[in-house]
Amino acid sequence: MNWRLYELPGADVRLTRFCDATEAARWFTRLHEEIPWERHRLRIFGREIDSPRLSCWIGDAEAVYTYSGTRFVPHAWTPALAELRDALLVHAGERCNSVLANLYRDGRDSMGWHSDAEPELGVEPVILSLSFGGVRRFRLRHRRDPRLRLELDLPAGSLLRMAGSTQQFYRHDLPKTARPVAARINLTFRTIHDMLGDRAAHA
Ligand SMILES: O=C(O)CCC(=O)C(=O)O
Repeated sequence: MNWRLYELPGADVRLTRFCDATEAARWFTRLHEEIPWERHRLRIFGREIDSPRLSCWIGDAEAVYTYSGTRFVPHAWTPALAELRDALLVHAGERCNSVLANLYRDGRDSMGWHSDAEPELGVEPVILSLSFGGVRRFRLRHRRDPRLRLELDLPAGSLLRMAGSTQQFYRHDLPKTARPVAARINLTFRTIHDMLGDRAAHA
């Protein structure tokens, strides 16, 4: 794949085209129908709120993930998600065991500033992020130096890869927009490490 690498100190962020617009529209329809969309609860500054988007945590049975104060036991792979997981192994060389699927129904749906830095993702996690549907802006901002930032419009069929120390030094978000925008599905494929197994291995 032909990756565009962005110059951002301490980060490893790349973008490529995964598929064309026609194929992206097909993926959108399948994913929209197949995924059992849920409203996740988030804990922010000690308060519980409904996440401003619909989501679903999917993966291998052992890929249990705790984020924003909630423990998620994975749903089983749907056919479309298993195909995409296998395609990412071929195209990006990563075998991911889980995916957080997100549905942004319109411009009011969003995701606040955060990093994907939970311990079960390991030290320098590789996150593969596929987008289908409406184009939305994705922003990255250094935790300490506000001059270090990047804004990308993620089109349907794009594949964003974050790796290395990106999660350690940067936060990312997907802001609301007042622009009329079509619904968007985003899939962030990840690898959850077996924490007990890892601990046992190092004992
Ligand atoms: O929707 C996106 O592009 C980003 C999603 C995201 O950052 C997340 O779910 O952790």
